[in-house]
Amino acid sequence: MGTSTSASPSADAISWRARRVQAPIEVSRLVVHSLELPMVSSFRTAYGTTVRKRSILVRLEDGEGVVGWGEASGAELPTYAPDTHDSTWYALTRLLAPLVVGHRFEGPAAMIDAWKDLKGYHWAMHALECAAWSVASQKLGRPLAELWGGVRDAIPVGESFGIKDTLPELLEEIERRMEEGYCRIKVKIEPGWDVDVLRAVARRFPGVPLSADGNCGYAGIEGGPWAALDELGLLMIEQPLAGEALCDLADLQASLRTPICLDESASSPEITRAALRLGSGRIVNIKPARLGGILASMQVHDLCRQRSVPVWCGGMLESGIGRGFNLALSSLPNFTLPADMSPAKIFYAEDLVEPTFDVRKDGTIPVPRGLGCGFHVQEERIERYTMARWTSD
Ligand code: OSB
Ligand code: MG
Repeated sequence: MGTSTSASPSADAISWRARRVQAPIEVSRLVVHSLELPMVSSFRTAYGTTVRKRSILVRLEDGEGVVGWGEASGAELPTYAPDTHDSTWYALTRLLAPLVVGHRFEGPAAMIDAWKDLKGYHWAMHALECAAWSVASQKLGRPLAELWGGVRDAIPVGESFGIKDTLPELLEEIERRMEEGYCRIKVKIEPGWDVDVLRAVARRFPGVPLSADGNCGYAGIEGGPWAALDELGLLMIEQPLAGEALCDLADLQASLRTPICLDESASSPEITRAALRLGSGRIVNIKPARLGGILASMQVHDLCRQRSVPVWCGGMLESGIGRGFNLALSSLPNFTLPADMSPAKIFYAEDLVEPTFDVRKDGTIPVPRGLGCGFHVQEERIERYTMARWTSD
């Protein structure tokens, strides 16, 4: 069963089945685009503020004329993860393209096996794997959610609210999203912007599931706001300590009623398995780019499901292209908590797909039924935002 880390094939059903999807992919050409997307609002986390968003898109051209797109929405600096926009560009053009261009694969799983010995560069691997899934979906005439074994056609979503200069600013933005229907509030925290802020949000929006995301911004257990946070009845506290701090996270989790959710810590299926065994958290945020692709994400989905650990889909401010894959992934059975999936219009002047998606009054986004990434990719817009391009021939 390939590289799966799960003990039994039956509990591993989702990734096991996806690995067996057959759809011949002949990679005749790859084009890698580096885009700069104008932002309409900035996004601040414990890592800093994003005001300028570059993203990488991969265009996979198949020998039969089918085109698949994948997105790597990375960061400028290696703060959240080791990958950056530039390292992703390097990996796609210098490491991965030579392994796939001119080759024929039986399906997406066979293609990613071409780089199974390489470490790191998860964003690049994810984008290229997505492009292959997009081709497979089109060749088989089946939407990804269906191909992957999805069980729901709408995904409940919440917004991830960045750190603001003032509390009223935050409350005002949350107010707007609540009116639009969003069904969960996630507030980015850092030392100095945590307990008081969350208490105010909980008081103002009682009954709405509320979580906090520390993005590794606290130095350790000592002196942290943990006991006060634990009083607030939060849905979860996401990644309060460093990604590698699995032992400290386990100690902290043991002292809290609130579940800890692993984001930065869950960097591979094996590390996630180790973290769960240690008790470093009780919920996992699955971001397919962080894990290095869709099949790796499915392995994490399966191993969490086997342990009754709920998962949900996080985001990296993707355009509609990347979000399309995230929405299909979120339809899998163990994605039982609301996703970070705000529509592209929250951050960008224009989405790269049309029609784009929106949150409905009931707080959900429909899982796209279209082939490929699920939405119509607007190539003319991609051209307009492309700052650099690499072509395999
Ligand atoms: O921790 O979830 C995070 C964005 C960049 C880096 C880390 C994170 C985020 C988000 C984005 O929260 C949420 C989204 O894509 O809507
Ligand atoms: Mg997070």
